[in-house]
Amino acid sequence: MKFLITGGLGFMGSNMIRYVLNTYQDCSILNLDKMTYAANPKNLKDVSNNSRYRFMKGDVADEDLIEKVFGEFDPDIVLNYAAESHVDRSIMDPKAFLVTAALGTYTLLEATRAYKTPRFIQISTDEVFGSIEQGSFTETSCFEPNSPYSAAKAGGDLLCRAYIKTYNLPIIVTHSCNFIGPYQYPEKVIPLFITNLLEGKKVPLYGDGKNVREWIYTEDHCRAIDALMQKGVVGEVYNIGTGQEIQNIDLTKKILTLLGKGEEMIEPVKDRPAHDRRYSIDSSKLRALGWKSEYSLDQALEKTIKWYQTHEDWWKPLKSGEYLEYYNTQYQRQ
Ligand code: TDX
Repeated sequence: MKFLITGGLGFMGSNMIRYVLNTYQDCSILNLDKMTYAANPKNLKDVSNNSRYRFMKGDVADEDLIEKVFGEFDPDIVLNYAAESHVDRSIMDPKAFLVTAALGTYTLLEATRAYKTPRFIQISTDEVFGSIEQGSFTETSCFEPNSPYSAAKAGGDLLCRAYIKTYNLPIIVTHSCNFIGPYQYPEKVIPLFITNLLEGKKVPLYGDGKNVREWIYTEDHCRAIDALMQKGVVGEVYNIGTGQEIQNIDLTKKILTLLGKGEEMIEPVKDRPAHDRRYSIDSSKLRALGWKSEYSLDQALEKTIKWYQTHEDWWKPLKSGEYLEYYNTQYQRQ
């Protein structure tokens, strides 16, 4: 089985490539990644010499390249992980988000149509639904994106819907809750807070800290995508979640405790503009296929903290240069 995995040098793409290599002995993977700042060849150092794996640098929005990739590699399945993914960066500079998530998805869908690729799985987010005070989003909830990031992702997801309806393409769209796990770029809240604390720095908590997120461990998400590859119905949308919701302040306290730090390390900072109050998704449709998450949030936090504690060589270099410039500008917003 030939997998085209886009954005495979990023956090979730790289976790999935490792998962596919371990799970499918007969697989052949082409990883197509534009190599923007959050892509990191070190994420896949352990598999880079695997004969079933190949890397190509390239942009999913580059029509000529995509045409060539589909013509030559002829994938059996596309797993579209390619996206700029950090909400705060999308507030500062939206264009790159739109190019990859919307135009990039369009370009991949056109190639899927032209080459009659048997399966396309869109990896997307619960953020496209906006914020929900009570209850949970279902697969048919309205899209109400509030950040340039989520609007760009919504654009890609809506194109998937249109290509299902108009051209009958074999697409499955997924909306996931927030990810936790190894190899996540230290700008997202969990790796940022862990690495700041390991460096003896404070953690910048937005607003009143009462925003709620639902968390899934990387491995559980990989297994969910696998379940959809096996049993998902084409043309359908599936939410991927765990039901493990927590306010940011409580999540922060858990991280502080696990690292033996006190609450004086919390630095309340000005809120993110249009900061979604709560995400919560109903994943009963996916569970009906037999999938369930295996890691509790506490287990996921322990494993993730241990990984960052033992992989300083991975994250330390990332927290310098352009990153520091971004980080400082970000917190000078107020
Ligand atoms: O420094 C911070 N302080 C803080 O309080 C950062 C970076 C975040 N936060 C808050 C904002 C959110 O309520 O923590 C929560 C999580 O923030 P992020 O890690 O930036 O994630 P979020 O905004 O929830 O979006 C994420 O989930 C959906 C990912 O970034 C998206 O790529 C994914 O699609």
